[in-house]
Amino acid sequence: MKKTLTAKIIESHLAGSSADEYLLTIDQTLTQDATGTMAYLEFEAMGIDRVKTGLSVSYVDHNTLQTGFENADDHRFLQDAAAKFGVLFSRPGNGICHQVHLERFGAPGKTLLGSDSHTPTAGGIAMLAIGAGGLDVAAAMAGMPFALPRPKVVGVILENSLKPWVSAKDIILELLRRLTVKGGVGKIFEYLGPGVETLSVPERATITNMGAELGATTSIFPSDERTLAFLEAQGRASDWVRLEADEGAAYDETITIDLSVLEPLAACPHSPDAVMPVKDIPRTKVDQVIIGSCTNSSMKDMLTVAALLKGRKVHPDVSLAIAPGSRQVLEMLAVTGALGDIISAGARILETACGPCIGMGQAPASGSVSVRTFNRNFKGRSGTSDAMVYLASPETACACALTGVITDPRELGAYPKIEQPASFTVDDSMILRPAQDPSRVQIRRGPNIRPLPKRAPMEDSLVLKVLLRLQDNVTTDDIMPAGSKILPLRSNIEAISRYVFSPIDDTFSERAKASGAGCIVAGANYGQGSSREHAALAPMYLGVKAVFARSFARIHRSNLINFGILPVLIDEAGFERLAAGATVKVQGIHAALEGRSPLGVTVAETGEVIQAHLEVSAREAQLLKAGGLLNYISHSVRG
Ligand code: MIC
Ligand code: SF4
Repeated sequence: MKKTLTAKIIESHLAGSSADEYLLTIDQTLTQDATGTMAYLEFEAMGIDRVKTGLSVSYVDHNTLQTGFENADDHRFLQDAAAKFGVLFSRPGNGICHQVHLERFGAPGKTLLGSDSHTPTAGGIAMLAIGAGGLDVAAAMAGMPFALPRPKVVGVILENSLKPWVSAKDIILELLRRLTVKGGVGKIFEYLGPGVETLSVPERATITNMGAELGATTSIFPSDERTLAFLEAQGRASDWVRLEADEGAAYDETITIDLSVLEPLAACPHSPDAVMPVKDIPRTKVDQVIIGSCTNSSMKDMLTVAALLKGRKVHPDVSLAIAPGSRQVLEMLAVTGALGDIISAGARILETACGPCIGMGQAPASGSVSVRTFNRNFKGRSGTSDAMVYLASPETACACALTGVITDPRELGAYPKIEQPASFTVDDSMILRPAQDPSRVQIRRGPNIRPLPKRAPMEDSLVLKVLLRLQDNVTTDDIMPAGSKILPLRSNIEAISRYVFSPIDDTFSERAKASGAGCIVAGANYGQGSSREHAALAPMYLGVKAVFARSFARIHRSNLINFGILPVLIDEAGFERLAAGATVKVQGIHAALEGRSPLGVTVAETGEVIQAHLEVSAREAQLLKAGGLLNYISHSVRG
């Protein structure tokens, strides 16, 4: 039988399967600091001494502002935990996890599980790379297989090649335009066709990175000569294997994109799928441009930016900030002189980190327009709730920075000739090796590192207050915002829980605690966006026991289950009946989890019966009954 590339990697990593899930062995894991502290606390709680994966890396890239002691406490904890548990530690300043992982560790045909939703970036180098909550990554580090809901595989056929000024970002923006932020849920996007060989690994990685915005499980490119060239340039040719789908393999769906007809595109405020051709966007004044993030911060992107800025000056009304994705990129920009061109144009150079992408600095002015090469422009994520954030390619971003208005880059004239380096400067001295003797490592915990909260085993019936009723596409940034004030509290659930739903209703946390037991009602695609398990853990801490939604985003749904919150599916009628402030009675939870009878859900005030379903696998039902994955693991260990 002819196989897709996805099927080949799944088969070679299959540790078991059920009707709805594959159990996959995980070769590599990655964590970043904003999700990593919880992941290592969880790993520690599992009582395992050393990671069982082939390679695990702990990156520090999100929380690098250090406006107080909290970030630095976290970094020190992570460094000690890595040394003790057998994990490589990528120091702050070494770069954004996805960019560094691609450069230094990504290997075709392997599996990667990362506690960050943009882990699929490594799909650009033909890994099956999946984002998950920290607890799932901790379990993978403990040697447990990862349960992947059986995905549909979509073949994305790329035809022809891109015209000058059109870039990889425009390909993924085109998919977002066609499919929306819900269009990829439950799907893996596999790229094929003659257009594939026209794209280098960093360009492929831009596409697989932002496939996360489709809600996709992951995205993947084949491993070919371009992959070999990238690995050779990184001094890692020995990691290369050729890997591609069999000719004529069958896909659940196919989509064709003719690269030659694509134009520069941009996602307009406030959603990555609000995509328009740049030429059709009214000539809006631009106040800020930022180039960077795990989507567009490679050497290829930065050399393009340097070439476009060379000999020109940033418009006087625009603040242009640039964050190269890794130390390797920054160092090479410095050595080649390209950094001089960027600085001379008037750009502000930022640390090689996530920075403004997650609201850590560079918040735009009130009501201003910011054009960014990032992957998410949810309202308020920039740190300014009324800012208008557009997402576009580095080419478009440069055009806007130079002209001061939203500008199609084709207006800049001839596309410059940009030479890519044949080899990269390889220096892994900022990646620390684990301790030889772990027993000598004492993990230092500053006051910001607090113990994990626990949940009791699942009740059989619940009486819940509807705390909040929301529409479609609620993001994890709505549920558990980040930014420079809140992100430093990631290791302290009690402190961070005060901010749950704060952008929507800042009385939420108080009301939730006062209710004793509450629930949330929402439309479709609840919990889209990041992998942060804090969006489940902090509500759990506040007494949220269930979310009633039309549908759920994959990672957030798993996080809810991992922390013992019931993900209950409702229909339109149920959504209408579950009003904010109502009391909901949920009965027969254990029987429903065991598949013996449907879940009983009624509105206490009116007696109305709500059609509600718990569509969970047998494994998930067990986790929920135990009150979450950590309880389940400790019960299984105790027998
Ligand atoms: C994001 O882009 O939203 C983040 C910050 O990288 C998150 C992880 C987190 O919240 O720590 C993600 O994408 O998973
Ligand atoms: Fe960091 Fe932004 Fe990428 Fe998230 S999307 S990993 S915050 S650069």
